[in-house]
Amino acid sequence: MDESGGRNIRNICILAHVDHGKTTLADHLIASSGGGVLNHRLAGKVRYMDYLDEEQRRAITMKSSSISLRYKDYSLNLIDSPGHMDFCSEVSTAARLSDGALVLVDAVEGVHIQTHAVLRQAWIEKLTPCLVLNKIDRLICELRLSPMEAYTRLIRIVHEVNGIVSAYKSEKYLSDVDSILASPSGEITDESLELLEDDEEVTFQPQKGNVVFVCALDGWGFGVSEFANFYASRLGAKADALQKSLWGPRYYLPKTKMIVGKKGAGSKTKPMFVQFVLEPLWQVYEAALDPGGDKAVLEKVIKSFNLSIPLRELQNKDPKNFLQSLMSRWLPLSDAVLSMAVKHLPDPIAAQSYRIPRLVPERKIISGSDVDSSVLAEAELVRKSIEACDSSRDSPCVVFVSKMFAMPMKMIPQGGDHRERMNGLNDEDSKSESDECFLAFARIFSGVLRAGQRVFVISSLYDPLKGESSQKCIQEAELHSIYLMMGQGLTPVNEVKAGNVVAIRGLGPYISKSATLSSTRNCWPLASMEFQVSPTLRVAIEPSDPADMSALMKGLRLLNRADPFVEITVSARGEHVLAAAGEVHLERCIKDLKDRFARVNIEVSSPLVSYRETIEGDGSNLLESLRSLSLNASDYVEKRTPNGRCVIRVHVMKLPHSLTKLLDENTDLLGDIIGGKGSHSIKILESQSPSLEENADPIEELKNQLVEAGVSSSCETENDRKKCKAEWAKLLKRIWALGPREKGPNILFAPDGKRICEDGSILVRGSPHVSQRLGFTEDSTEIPSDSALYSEALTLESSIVSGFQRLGFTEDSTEIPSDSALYSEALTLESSIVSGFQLATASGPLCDEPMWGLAFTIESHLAEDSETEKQPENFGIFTGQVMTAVKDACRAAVLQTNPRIVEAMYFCELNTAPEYLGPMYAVLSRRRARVLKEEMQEGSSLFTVHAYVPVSESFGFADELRKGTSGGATALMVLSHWEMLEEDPFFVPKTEEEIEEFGDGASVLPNTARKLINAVRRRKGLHVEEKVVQHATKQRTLARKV
Ligand SMILES: Nc1nc2c(ncn2[C@@H]2O[C@H](COP(=O)(O)OP(=O)(O)OP(=O)(O)O)[C@@H](O)[C@H]2O)c(=O)[nH]1
Ligand SMILES: [Mg+2]
Repeated sequence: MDESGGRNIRNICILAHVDHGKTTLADHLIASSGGGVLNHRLAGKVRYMDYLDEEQRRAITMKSSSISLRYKDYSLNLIDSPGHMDFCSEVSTAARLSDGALVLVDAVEGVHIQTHAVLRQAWIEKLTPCLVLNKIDRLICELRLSPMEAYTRLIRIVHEVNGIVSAYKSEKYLSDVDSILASPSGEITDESLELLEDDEEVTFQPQKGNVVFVCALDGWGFGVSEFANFYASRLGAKADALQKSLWGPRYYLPKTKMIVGKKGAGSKTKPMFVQFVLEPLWQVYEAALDPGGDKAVLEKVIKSFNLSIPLRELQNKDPKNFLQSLMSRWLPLSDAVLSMAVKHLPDPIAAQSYRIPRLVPERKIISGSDVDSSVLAEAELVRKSIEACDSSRDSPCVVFVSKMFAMPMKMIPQGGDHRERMNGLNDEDSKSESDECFLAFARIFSGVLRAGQRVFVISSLYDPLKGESSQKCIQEAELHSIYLMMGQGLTPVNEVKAGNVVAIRGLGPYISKSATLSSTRNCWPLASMEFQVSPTLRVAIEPSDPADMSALMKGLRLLNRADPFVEITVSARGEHVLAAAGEVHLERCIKDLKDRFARVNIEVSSPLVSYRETIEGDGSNLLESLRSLSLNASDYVEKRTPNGRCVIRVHVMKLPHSLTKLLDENTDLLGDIIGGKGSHSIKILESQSPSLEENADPIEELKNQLVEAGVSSSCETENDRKKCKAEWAKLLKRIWALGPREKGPNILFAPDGKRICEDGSILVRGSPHVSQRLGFTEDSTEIPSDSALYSEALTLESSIVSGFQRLGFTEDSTEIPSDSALYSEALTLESSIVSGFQLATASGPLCDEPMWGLAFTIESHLAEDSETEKQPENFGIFTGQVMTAVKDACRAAVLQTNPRIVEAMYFCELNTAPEYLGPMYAVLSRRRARVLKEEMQEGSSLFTVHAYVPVSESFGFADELRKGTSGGATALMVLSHWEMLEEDPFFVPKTEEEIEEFGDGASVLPNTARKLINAVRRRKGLHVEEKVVQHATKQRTLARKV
């Protein structure tokens, strides 16, 4: 352990784009400083930090893990992180625990999208970065560049990386300016000027020593200082001065022994970096690998650097092996990287003093409010001690857990002082978590953490000043053991001081993802980490054998805890849905479930995509079609109940898009209002935050938007608009129900017709229930919010109506049979009609998916019943019949009115180098993507393309893109909106031109819409109409002969 109070500790993470060589680099650092856990000869081959089977198999890192190294007097915690997009959450967890970052860039591939992402992550977490340019050997052997060409390439990469960092810096600079200008005084004082002090200094400068050039595979690397030291004596110059000239436009004139700038040098002179660094390197490579190479060069190197290469390796027949042993002795990789790390990366004491605003943002406490000053004082003290990285025993202990990870029980060392004492917990642990043990990946930010210590586990929502109301965010726990991590290996320790990274056992039951641990409850939680993407790929899973359900449930619970990025939910259909960040991530989760957490066979559905069903049109003429409805009555579907008493006519129209969107976005609020909770929830909101009073009441706001949304944009004159608005307002008073589930984006309008028909049947009028709730009808205020009361009122209404009729007050009364039973029956049928509507909108006719953006009017005419039907027991059957008839009629109406399928769309951001634009567009067009814009990123040669990609086409998209562009293009996707497919799924050629193009329809292949529908129907086990063509060629020849 460290005795210097933290000054000799370095917490470093390795960050880079996928496959740029992080784990290979870690191997060499472990071989040289890992205390013998890895042999030198195996370094670069075993990928020690990729200890999971799946990682070895796929050759990519999937999680971040830490290893403690010792270099000279320093103790280092090195965290290797994954570069694959699917695991980018692990980069966040690694960055939070580190103070410095080694950012790797492949010298051949250059800067990639994840390079941007990790630099951003490092910037957010205020890490100090150093640059490692890897795979220099590929410039020599693969690209066969000359030293000068290689130099230009390296300069470009360094420049590009600096450009990215300076963009983040200027972003901050601008926001600082904004905040100063927005301050009450708005003046720029000396103090604020100091704050604005723009750090003009370029971040990465090889001559400063924070850039190294390496070949991780062969284990060699250097910074310019290595060469400066070597040449200093030979050229009779000071090493420091020489170092400054070994990068950039600096030239050495042998005659005068002078170092000059561009002007003083002849056109043929090469920059010093090329002359003194790259050329000798190239010569060694050529001498070793060329069969006719000058072997004397190699001997010279061995001699002048006094390298002791064992005879066995000297005589190695394979020139590559020989080259590797020479290079790794001449320029040992770990020395170059680690000496840079200890010199340029901060120790925890220095780092925490400037990371504190990010770790524990300063809180603004409104003075005068009832804040307990002693609590506040202690919380401030804790913050100060984090800022100072105070590792004294009496300072408060604060630890941040950035993730929980599962480790097989057999890997956990069973020794340790606290084992006996903690036996109870141990048992509970092993019982509930079977063979897996949950460890916390953590860093101590203040104080000393001891095994067996009691701590408070604080969630990110905790506020010590809130007292009682915040109690559910804090728990007390007793730690079991603490380990130093050696990749997979764990070394138990009794106590650890501030500034170290450790694994903690015993927190499994308390933490699911991340948390702050503290020795006092008066402590603010450390700020949450920022994640780059959210999990979007969803599949349903179930055990192959239904009897294994409970094992699967347990497995899912464990997986959810072991992987900070998985989301597990239960769908409306009762399926267990697992959401992952991408396909590789999903595959690993399924494997983990099968092999580790659930240990049962599981069935995984193909990715779940939901669709919606609607009808053609944009809904702009809703009012017009309603108007024409009364004139032209043929436009409906008619159904009759089996007993013939009820005739149901359904007419369907498209809602304007803006209205559908509004209903879709406000389902929760609408659900609350219609369910009678509206006014209640507002009250709660108001009592919680008085500031909301200034804002508009959300219900009023929604009402206004609803009024606006119905007014057609096609209204040209103001007069038109007014008329339109008045008509729409009338319609808004007739909303009977929303569906599906009483709050969806489909509307049921109450019919507006004569109550009594010529044939003596009566119309079930329905009641504008939703309109009343929303307050569109005048009597809304009088409506009791309680729904039971409301239905009571309805029955009352029916009796009043019948009473009036009996008295002969209503005008219809003359035609009404003296008995009013028909009326009350009609009233009771209302709920069946609404239920039928709910069922229909929940599953449309195309593929049983919910309907979207439709307006229905349902006219149900109830006829007088014959004597046989009078028995009350038949009534239940009758209401069922009405419900089914309504449902069928609604579905039939949709089918008759040009049905269309609606699909979900991803918004997709793609980044690519210009040379991959072509292949990238090819992939996009195969995936039915719609490109929105393409632009070049400022300060780099990368192109950014924005596009919409249908969710159904997104599976395998990333893989195809990577293959199509050799990894040159990457995509980031977020769920965006619903979009109707214009295609008619039941397209048959009708017009002359169509028949000419497609024939008579017999040979028309299913179009995209039809294919999507068929796929969903097949998944749901519904009937799929498909022509199975056998012997296609035969049929064709026959046809030709005819
Ligand atoms: N030629 C050459 N290949 C290298 C070098 N360093 C690493 N590689 C190869 O690059 C590939 C990726 O190496 P890894 O170390 O697994 O890369 P990584 O950055 O850890 O990858 P992820 O963790 O999956 O993001 C391996 O095949 C290595 O052998 C190098 O210096 N030269
Ligand atoms: Mg790796």
